[in-house]
Amino acid sequence: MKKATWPKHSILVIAIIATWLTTYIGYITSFSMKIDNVMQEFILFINPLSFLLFIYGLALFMKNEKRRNIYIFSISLLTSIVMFSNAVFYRFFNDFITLPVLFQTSNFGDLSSSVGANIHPWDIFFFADVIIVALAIKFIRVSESSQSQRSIGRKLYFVVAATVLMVNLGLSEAQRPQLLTRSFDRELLVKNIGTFNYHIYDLFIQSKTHAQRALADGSELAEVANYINANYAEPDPKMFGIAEGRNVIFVSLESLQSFVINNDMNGHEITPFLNELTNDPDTFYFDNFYHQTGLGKTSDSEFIVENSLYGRNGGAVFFTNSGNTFNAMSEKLGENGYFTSVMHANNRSFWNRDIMYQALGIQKFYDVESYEIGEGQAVNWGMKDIPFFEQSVELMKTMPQPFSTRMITLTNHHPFDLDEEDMIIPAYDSNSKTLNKYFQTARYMDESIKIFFEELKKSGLYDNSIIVMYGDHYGISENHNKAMGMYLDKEITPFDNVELQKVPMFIHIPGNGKGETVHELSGQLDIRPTVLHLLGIDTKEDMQLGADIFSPDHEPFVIFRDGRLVTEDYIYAHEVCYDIKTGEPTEGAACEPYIERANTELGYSDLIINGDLLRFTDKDKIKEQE
Ligand code: GP9
Ligand code: MN
Repeated sequence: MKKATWPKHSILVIAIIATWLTTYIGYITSFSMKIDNVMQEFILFINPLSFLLFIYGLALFMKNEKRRNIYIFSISLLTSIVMFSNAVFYRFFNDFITLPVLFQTSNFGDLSSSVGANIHPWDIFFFADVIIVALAIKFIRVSESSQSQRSIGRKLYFVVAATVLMVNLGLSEAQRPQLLTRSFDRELLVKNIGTFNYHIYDLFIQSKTHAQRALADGSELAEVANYINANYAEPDPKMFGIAEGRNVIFVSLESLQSFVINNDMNGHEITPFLNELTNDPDTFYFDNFYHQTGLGKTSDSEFIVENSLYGRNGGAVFFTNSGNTFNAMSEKLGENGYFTSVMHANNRSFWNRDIMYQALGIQKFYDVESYEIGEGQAVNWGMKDIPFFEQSVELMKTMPQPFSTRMITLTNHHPFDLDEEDMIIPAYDSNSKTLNKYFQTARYMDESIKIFFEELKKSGLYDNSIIVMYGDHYGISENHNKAMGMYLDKEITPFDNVELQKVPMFIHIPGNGKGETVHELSGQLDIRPTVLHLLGIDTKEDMQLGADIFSPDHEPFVIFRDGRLVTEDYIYAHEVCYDIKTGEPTEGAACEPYIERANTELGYSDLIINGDLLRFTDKDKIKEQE
């Protein structure tokens, strides 16, 4: 066939369109991504484009036609390989490839054997663009353009590429605020910024982590260990081991804040079952307890409970440091004969849980695939809490005992949507739709916990278990201060915003009979040592920053990830030191020593995580390296 003469950049244009469409068709045929609305569909459609414009666009700098064509061909091949590999990986793990997973070879040793089984003949379609590009190169002859045309065209081209990227990011940000800073889910990232941009983002995050890790050599440990030893709180012998050998069930209460406990909304009790529990003889209820999470929200709370360390300042530690060595509570319980798991009816890659749970030594993740979501059993983010608890108890019956599990609830999650039939109380009436609905979903959560307790009793597991329940983080942000002020009947100041970070914490020990309301000032970092001591497990050697709340040595001091803090006398927030009794600003000097201490402690936590310092203390790892 004779070559026809086409405009100069025809091959480039053909390549971009071919790869774009191949990628998009690949998305919809090989990945089961949940698309909720037309805008998401549109974002999915345009999201490969910006990257392709940039990467293929580099060809515009190549004067030699042959070299240019080789480059274009290589890019089409490379992008196809990326999509194809992700598709195969997805069939196996229901997730997209992230760098650490490629290095965690031990975790998917059985992958290689099943790679073959996960390749389909029609995967050849991922290479359709490569074939099109090859044909175009072979059969199309292009004309040459002048030097000046070239540079003007090039500039314009990259302006268009940058605009496409901005539009893409803008639309994504509108769909998912803080998508990049919070980086919650690979699926969300791919859905919004596209596979290729996602891989670049992943590379950036992982290399940042690697650089910090490479600089650490373990010598930093001594100083941190000194600090931790000095703050160790000896367990109260009357409490140590009182729940030895029992199953331990953690319940993460989504977005539940303490202000709803023992409170009502227009005469409607919000959490009647939990209120009853606060007076139950088998329950220790902590009414001066704070969440300590940052941007990583639920995942931060999980990290804190597992490790008694702080999350990271920017982004979620579940994403940035899933390759670290930890000595998590789950791992420790596993070493003490427990079967460890997490139960959460959401997709396994959310918050990078599937990867991070391996680092935390969690033996089994009952994710959405373990649940049967029947007609009308899903709302808002996914499975409703009541069927979730019912099915979870069934699953618990099959677990080897003693077990430790963390159940992560979901219904009381922003934007707090509920089906009419689940609304037990009416909505509140303020300028904040969010707060108005929050009371209803909180009421629903209370109902679900009541049912959970009943089911647990029926299952026979109740008597030999302890149940630890805590609010994971705030549900109502500072954006709703006005409505919150109306509900609490006062103007909300930064001081009140700190107090509003209180979340309920319950330790329910069936048959104990000595329960009480504990007023000790404490926070999520204290959960791990407190619970381990109740189970009779020593924590003296652990690199943890929290302390056993029942210990007489427990220090009443709570530090937030963003540097705010609470002591028995002061609250420090946004550079103002407040007197805790009056809520009024006081002498800044009064807070100074605490601020310094908070900086030291947050700094040590960051040092441990960024330097991956626990790899230098992990006995198994040290043995491996010898
Ligand atoms: C998602 C759930 C909610 O699986 O844990 O996460 P959040 O948005 O609360 O961090
Ligand atoms: Mn949450």
